[in-house]
Amino acid sequence: MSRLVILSNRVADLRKTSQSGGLAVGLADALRQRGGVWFGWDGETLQTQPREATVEQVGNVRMISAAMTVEDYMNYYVGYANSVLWPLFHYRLDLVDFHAPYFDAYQRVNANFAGLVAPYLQDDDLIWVHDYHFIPMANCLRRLGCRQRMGFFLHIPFPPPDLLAASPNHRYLVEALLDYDVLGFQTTADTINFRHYLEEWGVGEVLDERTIRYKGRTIAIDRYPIGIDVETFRDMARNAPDDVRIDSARREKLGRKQIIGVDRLDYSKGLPDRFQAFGKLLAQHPELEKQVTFLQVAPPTREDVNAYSDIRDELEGLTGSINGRFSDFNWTPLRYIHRPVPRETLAALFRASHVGLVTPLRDGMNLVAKEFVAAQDDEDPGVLVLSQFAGAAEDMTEALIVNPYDTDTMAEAIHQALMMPLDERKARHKALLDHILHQDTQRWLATFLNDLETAGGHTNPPPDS
Ligand code: ADQ
Repeated sequence: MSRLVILSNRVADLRKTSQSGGLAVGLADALRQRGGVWFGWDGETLQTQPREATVEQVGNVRMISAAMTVEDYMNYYVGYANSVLWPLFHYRLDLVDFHAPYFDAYQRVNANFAGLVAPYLQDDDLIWVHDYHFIPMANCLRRLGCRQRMGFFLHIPFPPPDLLAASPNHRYLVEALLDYDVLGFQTTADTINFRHYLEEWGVGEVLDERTIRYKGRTIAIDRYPIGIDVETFRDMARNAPDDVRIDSARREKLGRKQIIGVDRLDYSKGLPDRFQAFGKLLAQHPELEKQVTFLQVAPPTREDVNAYSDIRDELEGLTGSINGRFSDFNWTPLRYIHRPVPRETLAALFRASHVGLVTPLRDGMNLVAKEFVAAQDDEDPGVLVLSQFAGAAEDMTEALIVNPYDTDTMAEAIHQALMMPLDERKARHKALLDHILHQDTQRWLATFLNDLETAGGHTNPPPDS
């Protein structure tokens, strides 16, 4: 079996058994099982670019990481990755900042990182690159003479051609993707958007739904919906820490139901619209007074990007106005936690909740939707309210599907979820659970790696350099 080499912007700490984020857990499991290499940024910034990476052996995994300069952090990470690609791929052209030095830094950092990892690569390695930070990585490695099979998985949505075309670098990005042997997306909609781009802009030739011909090479594309390790999450949810247990017992005594949302504090997650929908629910259903609380966990991320501090201010304002209008001395309807919470606590909080709100304005997949379902008690499950714009909605059709921009209808869907009879809750939950068990992390890894192992790779002629 070929050695697996994973390249992603950040590397996870393999010594911790509990990682935050399904991706880190999934990749860490895959690497622990088959051994291999994980390369990425170590999270540090320096005044000058280091000439060598740091190598550390953890069990059968070789962790290779490197710092970047402060300037590259600002122009590549805060700049091109998170002020151009992230908003662009999440349909937020209003937030995109096309600033030429950002693009230069994006190319430079990818080339630097390729140069740092290349000496550690072996001829028959399987190279798997992750996400929008590293789109040009295959191109950079090929320029250094690397001939290995290379696959790429995009964790975020792939936008429709017209939207992508707003970027001055759209053709560069798509051609860079075609330097891989296998291209993986989260949903069928994403693969369709990618093929439409190729057809509309006359790049390569779409041979069939899963095969592209480009400059004499064959590239396989498909959807590989990411999943979670369902059993591990279920076990975590069943073993609630004492503080969660005590909190739930108190609520139960008061006959109060809990609604929960858990998201990184990101504008793509639709949090202000969700808060407004909750406010409308309370206004339209006064009988819910003291009967329901909404717990929103939203840890900070990417605070160096302006759009993120704006959304924080907006949420703090909304929390104040909703609580100011509806609270009583013994009832705070909205509890908003702007801190990370241990995964064990999150899992137990999901299980203790009657409704899970996963209402992003746009999301590649959304693992929280799957975690909420996994955590439920089969005999008395909570209800998932899911945005039609989350990749998860393509398959999780038994959730209550909502349009997250339409806060009136969302308020009614939350009400329907709170009132749903047990039989219906059980039927919906069973279907959703079957689905996430079928599409779990193992299947995601196995299908992608199998396609990469059998891809054109060595038989493909090298791309132009
Ligand atoms: P994210 O945008 O980060 O991921 P998501 O898929 O929901 O979104 O994953 C977030 C993970 O972080 C979940 O496992 C969640 O439990 C965890 N998390 C959230 N808040 C936390 C907190 N306060 N403390 C600890 N953990 C917390 C990107 C894409 C998604 C795609 C994933 C995986 O944007 O669309 O599903 O990658 O491909």
